[in-house]
Amino acid sequence: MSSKDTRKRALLVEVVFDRQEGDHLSELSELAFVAGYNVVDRIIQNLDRPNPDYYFGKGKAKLIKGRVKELDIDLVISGNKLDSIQESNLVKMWHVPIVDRFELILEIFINRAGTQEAITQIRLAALRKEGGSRLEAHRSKRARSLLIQKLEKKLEIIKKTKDLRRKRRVQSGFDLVAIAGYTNAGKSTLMNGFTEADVEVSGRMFTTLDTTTRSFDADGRKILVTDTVGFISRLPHILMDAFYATLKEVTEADLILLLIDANDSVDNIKRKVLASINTLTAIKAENIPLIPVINKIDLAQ
Ligand SMILES: Nc1nc2c(ncn2[C@@H]2O[C@H](COP(=O)(O)OP(=O)(O)OP(=O)(O)O)[C@@H](O)[C@H]2O)c(=O)[nH]1
Ligand SMILES: [Mg+2]
Repeated sequence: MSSKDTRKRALLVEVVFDRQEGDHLSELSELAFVAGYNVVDRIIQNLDRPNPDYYFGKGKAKLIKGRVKELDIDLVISGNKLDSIQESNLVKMWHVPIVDRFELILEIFINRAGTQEAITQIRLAALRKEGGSRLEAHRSKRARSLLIQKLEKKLEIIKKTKDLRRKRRVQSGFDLVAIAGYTNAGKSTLMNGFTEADVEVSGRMFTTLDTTTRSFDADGRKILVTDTVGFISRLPHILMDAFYATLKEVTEADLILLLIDANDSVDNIKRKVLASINTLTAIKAENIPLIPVINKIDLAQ
């Protein structure tokens, strides 16, 4: 980006409790970039447990305050979930808004969602967030609950239509294959390789937010391949619920191809496979036959 960058200037902060864990901040940084922020600096603190008042140690929180001023920061992005007291104490100290990982993922989904289904699901997730989402804070509690009811009904109708379509496909003798895996693993690239779907591919996270299904003839066998939304570690549960309908294609598949990016470090491969398995278990797809597909082997050292 040029020096005329008009994107908001963000400072990333995270408390790390397990020093062995992978580099979360690089993923948070990528999420922040995709959400449209200019990441100016990153600060990590190792702690055994969060400080009840500030989450960070008080000294570190003050140091962050200094960086916010010095670097002319517009907002702080927190890799940890803060409770309302911690957040309010920190906002008072830092004088800038704080966005957590949940809000960040929500913002990406809101900016990128294409179909009515995805848009409705994301709006529901924002409305249902415990303690309210920043994006829906302008509405009264009653207005929020009415809107939730309205959106739930809308989603129900979309789901019924989709279910019907899916059933018809199965009845007509197709086997369903779902391409699943961590975001950016190369799912859409494989989809385009199997079919002529021409799904958008990019090196950024969460390029695909809607499923695409295409037929594919495997030596005379009729197959339907579905490209799906990517998984991510520590996906907020409420977003998992929101994306359940999208991931339903996976729960009804006869076979799951689980893409693994061979270009990642061993630690990241472990973290991402674990996140994928956890997500598959959460959506009750753990008993479906699964083939791990090691992708990007041309890049593997
Ligand atoms: N070198 C190399 N790059 C690949 C391969 N497969 C995919 N890519 C690249 O990896 C990046 C991500 O590919 P996508 O197909 O968009 O990945 P995705 O899993 O659909 O990602 P999301 O939809 O964002 O979750 C793109 O830049 C692709 O060009 C491969 O086999 N080799
Ligand atoms: Mg994709």
